[in-house]
Amino acid sequence: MTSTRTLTAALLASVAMAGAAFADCEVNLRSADTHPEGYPTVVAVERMGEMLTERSSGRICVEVFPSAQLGEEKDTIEQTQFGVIDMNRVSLGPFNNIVEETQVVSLPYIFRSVEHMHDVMDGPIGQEILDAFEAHDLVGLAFYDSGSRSFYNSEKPITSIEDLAGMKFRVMQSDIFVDMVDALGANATPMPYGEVYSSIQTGVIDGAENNWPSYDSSGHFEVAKYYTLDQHLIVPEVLVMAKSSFDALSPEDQEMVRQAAKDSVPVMRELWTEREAESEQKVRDAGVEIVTDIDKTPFIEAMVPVYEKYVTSDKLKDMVERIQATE
Ligand code: GTR
Repeated sequence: MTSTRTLTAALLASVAMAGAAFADCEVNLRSADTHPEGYPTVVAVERMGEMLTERSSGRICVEVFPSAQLGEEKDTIEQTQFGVIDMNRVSLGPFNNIVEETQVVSLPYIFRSVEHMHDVMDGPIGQEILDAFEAHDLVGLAFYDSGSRSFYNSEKPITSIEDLAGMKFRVMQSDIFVDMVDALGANATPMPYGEVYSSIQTGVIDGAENNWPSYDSSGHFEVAKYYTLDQHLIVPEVLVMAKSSFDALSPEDQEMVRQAAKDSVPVMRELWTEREAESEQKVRDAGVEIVTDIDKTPFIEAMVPVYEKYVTSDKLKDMVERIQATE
């Protein structure tokens, strides 16, 4: 009893202190994240906030709300567009139906490797995509890493494209991913991240797809023990800000926000690399069956109709060509 009470008191005191610290700031930017405390994206935005607070002599703070406390990604995106939430760290996937330019870098197998993705996103194409958010009441600040996404399920090891036939997979809420799964001969169910664990557990779906750290931190590996490294997606993540919150800042403070976001990228990449290795080790130790030796060629070939459906405008065609030409 005593220890619980002491613990609760300590917890309340630390929450009050954190609240007080943020209350002291002239501008407190509330930032959403679906991932829990300690996940690389959450830590990177916290570090960005620390840089901002230091550089503004304590005037500007960033308060991160992890674990989907402010809602699932699709809802937090809307709330950020309305300025209810100031900042949001999300995958580019749920932006596909809103910001057309994000579709190109969400196409399956568009990037040859994570290094290729970095080269593209750190260059002029990345900047064009960040700029495209402005037309949708948002300011694109920076891209973060998300490794590569692969399928996992509760039923059987997937060793070839044929094994996917008729299986049901959850995808992020984006039409591209629904078509991607359909093109592979399986069935897609778009649903919020927070519903995936119980949906696998109750058999509503057979599995989902994600990177090592998400497979680990979501606990999905506990209910879907077969993971096949087909690496169909390398979708970057993005840190955006509500345009109304950004516009309320002075030009100097706006620049400070942009710079702190940029400076958080190398921090994030380092945390990501460490976390990928840790998560892989953790799920391997938990006895997950991992298929690494998979022929990706049929997967890549199956994506032709998806490219045909989405890469229709000259603008997107040109972007795809430039990405493919990026060394
Ligand atoms: C994760 C990503 C999250 C979220 C999640 C999902 O890899 O970091 O932002 O999009 O996937 O599948 O919903």
